Amino acid sequence: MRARNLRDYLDVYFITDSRFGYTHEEIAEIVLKAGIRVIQFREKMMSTKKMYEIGKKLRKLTTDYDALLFVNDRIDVALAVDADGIHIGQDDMPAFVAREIFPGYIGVSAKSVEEAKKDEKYADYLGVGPVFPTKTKEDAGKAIGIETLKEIVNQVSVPVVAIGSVNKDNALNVLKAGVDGIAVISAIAAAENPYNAAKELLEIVRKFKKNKY
Ligand code: TZP
Ligand code: MG
Repeated sequence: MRARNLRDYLDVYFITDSRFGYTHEEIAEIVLKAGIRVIQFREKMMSTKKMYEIGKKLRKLTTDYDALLFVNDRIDVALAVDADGIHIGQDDMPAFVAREIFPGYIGVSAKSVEEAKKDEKYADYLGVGPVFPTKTKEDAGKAIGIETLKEIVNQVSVPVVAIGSVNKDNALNVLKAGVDGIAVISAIAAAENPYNAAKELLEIVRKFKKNKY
């Protein structure tokens, strides 16, 4: 179902990653408690069965906190756990096909104006980056920088979340590019206190948006 206003949820879009000392469910619960309202379940190394089981737990948690659940790459898992959305990259199921087979929100990764324009017709939001070099995703490619981010934001009408080493020190500059939210992994998952890190990022984004409108 795509009934809600997605832009309202995107402020800080948290992507789970189990390589930072917390399970997907543990880190998800921490950030939900801090007030984050979009969780993406991202896991590249797990059996489908295990992904299904964790996905079900994340579904329950996100529902309890009135948050949205997205599943990365795996449309089958998203359907099986009744996720609100999927997030697909340029090498995943083509966005126009995903739109035909998946009823929920669709997010698509884009790193250039060309990719963004090609997929915005089928996307409810775009994840744009990596804005800065990141160690979290090995094949993330070259950082695109703030200028390209700005160019993409100006050329599309769907919401954009910026990704790739976005953190509390650079978040304001990223927001000034006109994005609707920031998508993060390590700024929260690798923080000494992920709860506080999530709160701090939310406060930066919400303060910025409040002054802007
Ligand atoms: N896609 C582009 S960069 C990236 C993904 C999944 C990794 C983001 O992680 P971090 O730790 O916020 O740089
Ligand atoms: Mg992918």
